[in-house]
Amino acid sequence: MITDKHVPFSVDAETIKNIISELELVKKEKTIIVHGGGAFGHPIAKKYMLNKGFKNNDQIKGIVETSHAMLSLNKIIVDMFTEAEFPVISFSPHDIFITKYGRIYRSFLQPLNHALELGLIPVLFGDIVYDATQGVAILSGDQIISYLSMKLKASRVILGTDIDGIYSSDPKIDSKAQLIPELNPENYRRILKLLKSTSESQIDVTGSMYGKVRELVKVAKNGIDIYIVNARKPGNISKILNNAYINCTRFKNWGSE
Ligand code: IP8
Repeated sequence: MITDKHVPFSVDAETIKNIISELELVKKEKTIIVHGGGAFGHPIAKKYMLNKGFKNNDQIKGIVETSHAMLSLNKIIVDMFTEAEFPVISFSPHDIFITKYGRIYRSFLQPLNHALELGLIPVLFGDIVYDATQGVAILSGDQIISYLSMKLKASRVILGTDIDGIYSSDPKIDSKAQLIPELNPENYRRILKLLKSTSESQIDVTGSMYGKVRELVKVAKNGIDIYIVNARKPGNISKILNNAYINCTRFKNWGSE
C-alpha cells in the first residue's frame, strides 16, 4: 500500500507522508510501526521461491537481494519519519526472530523493549528470516504485528491497507463487493473461507488479506482492538486514533479468552 506492487521498487511517497502526519497523535505514546514488503520484497521472494524455504544454492542470490530490498524500503520510510522528527529506530526482523516452518518460535525482544522504554518508536518490516526447519522463510509484517501485539500486550492494532477493509469479494475487480464492517466470533470462519479462495494472488507471497485476517484473529482473541483501514484515504488513521467513525473493518466483540 505504501508501494505499488505492480511497479518494482516504487514508493507512494504521498501516502507515506500522509500516514506520518496522522501518526503525529501517537508520536509520544508507546508505538511500533511495521511495514510490509510491497514492490520491494514480494517480486524477488517470489522469483526465488523463498517462501518455500531453502532448496538450492541459486536462492542465495535471492536471499541477499530480498534482504537488501527490504532494508532499502525500510531506510526510505525511516528517513521520512526522521525528517518529520519522529524518534524512530529500525529493527531488522532477521536479527531478532527465528521461525520454524515459517512461524516465529524464538525472538530476542530485549533491545526492542529497551527502545520502547526510552521513548523510541521501533520500525520493523516483513523480512527474509532464518528458519530452523526450512533454512529460510518469508516472515510477513502481519505475523510480526500479531506476535508483538500479543507479546507486548498492545491496546490497539491499526492495519493500513489500500481498500476500506475486508470485503465480501475483491473490490478491485468486483463492483458488487461489500465492505464487512465488523469481524466477530460469529462471522470470521465464513469470511476467512471467502478470503482464502481469493488469496491466490500473483505477487503477494504471504497471503494478502487472507493472511492478514488469519493473523489478526489470534490477536482479537486476546481482547486487543483491531481496525483494518484504508490508509490511502487522508484522515482515516487520525479518525481511528480519535475514536471517530470511518468506513473500515473492526474486530468486535471478541473479549479475551
Ligand atoms: O508484505 C513480506 O512482508 P509482507 C516481506 O508483510 C517480503 O507480507 C520479504 C516479501
